[in-house]
Amino acid sequence: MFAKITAAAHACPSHIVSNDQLSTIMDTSDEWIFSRTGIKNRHISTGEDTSDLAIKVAQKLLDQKGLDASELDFIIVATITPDSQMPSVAARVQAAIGAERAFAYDLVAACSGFVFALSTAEKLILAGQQKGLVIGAEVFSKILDWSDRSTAVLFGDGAGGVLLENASSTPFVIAEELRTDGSRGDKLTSGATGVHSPFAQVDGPKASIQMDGRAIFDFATRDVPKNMLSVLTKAQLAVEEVDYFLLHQANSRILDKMAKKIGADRHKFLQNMAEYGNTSAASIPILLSESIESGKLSLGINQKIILSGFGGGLTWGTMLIQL
Ligand code: 4VN
Repeated sequence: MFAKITAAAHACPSHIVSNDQLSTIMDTSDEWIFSRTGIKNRHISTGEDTSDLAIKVAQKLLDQKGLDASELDFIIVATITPDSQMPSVAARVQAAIGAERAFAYDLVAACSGFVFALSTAEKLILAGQQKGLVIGAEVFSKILDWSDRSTAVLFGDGAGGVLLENASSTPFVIAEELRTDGSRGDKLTSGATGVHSPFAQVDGPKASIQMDGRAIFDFATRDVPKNMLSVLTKAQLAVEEVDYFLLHQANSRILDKMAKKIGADRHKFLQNMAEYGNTSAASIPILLSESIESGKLSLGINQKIILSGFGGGLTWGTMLIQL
């Protein structure tokens, strides 16, 4: 048996902040932000933490399938903005929904987190696990430097996820390639803690997000198209045979360049960054859930989908899946 996504859901804070609203608290404008990124609005938490959003997603996934939480074998949450290091967000979800049999852990791979987590979950299913939740959840607003207009305007908060089940006679992952290049890790950083003890006082880089925008833009437009083409080559599939591309929603201009580089129809690159901004590990599952709701994607009809995440680490990865 193979893995299958049998439900998708998302949950975002209800408070929406527009570009115009942002321009009242920092020196920026709707025209600057929209023309460079395609972002119009972002949902920003007024108090909900990452686990609150992840728990809502988990509950929706169970409700959709009428599943009891005790039937879950595992819960993986991809996040770089956990409520705490311990307990993990996944452990908080496990307790809140009462998934008494499930093991649960967080996976840290920044904007590639959901793709890395889904890939890992598929291997758990192939090894015999029956049902698990894979969730991407972020409250990015709490790690932003709200005085840095070059990064603060890009991000938003949200969560999305899927229920993965051992339920299919057709393969789920057709081909995949996950990558990391830690030697370029300093181009996109957050959450440094430093070493503080009676024996050492060492400050690391700043805890808020720091990004070399040019370097990350170049990374995304060079390494990710190569990665997607490599996966298509492994699968012996032509670009035209892919039904939709669901990529990390970092920036609409970056998606334009990627589509051009691989020779794909830009209309097949789904996007929702106008409404949510960049929600890091949550962006792909939110897009997946919305695209199923809107009817663009349907579970169980073998649509061929490319999922690609890319970001801090540096990490990037592509999965070619059949829905
Ligand atoms: C992946 C990417 C980005 C990202 C990088 C650069 C960028 C987003 C730089 C040029 C600037 C507009 C914004 Cl590709 C961020 C992450 C983090 O999740 C991951 N925007 N831009 C301009 O002046 O045009």
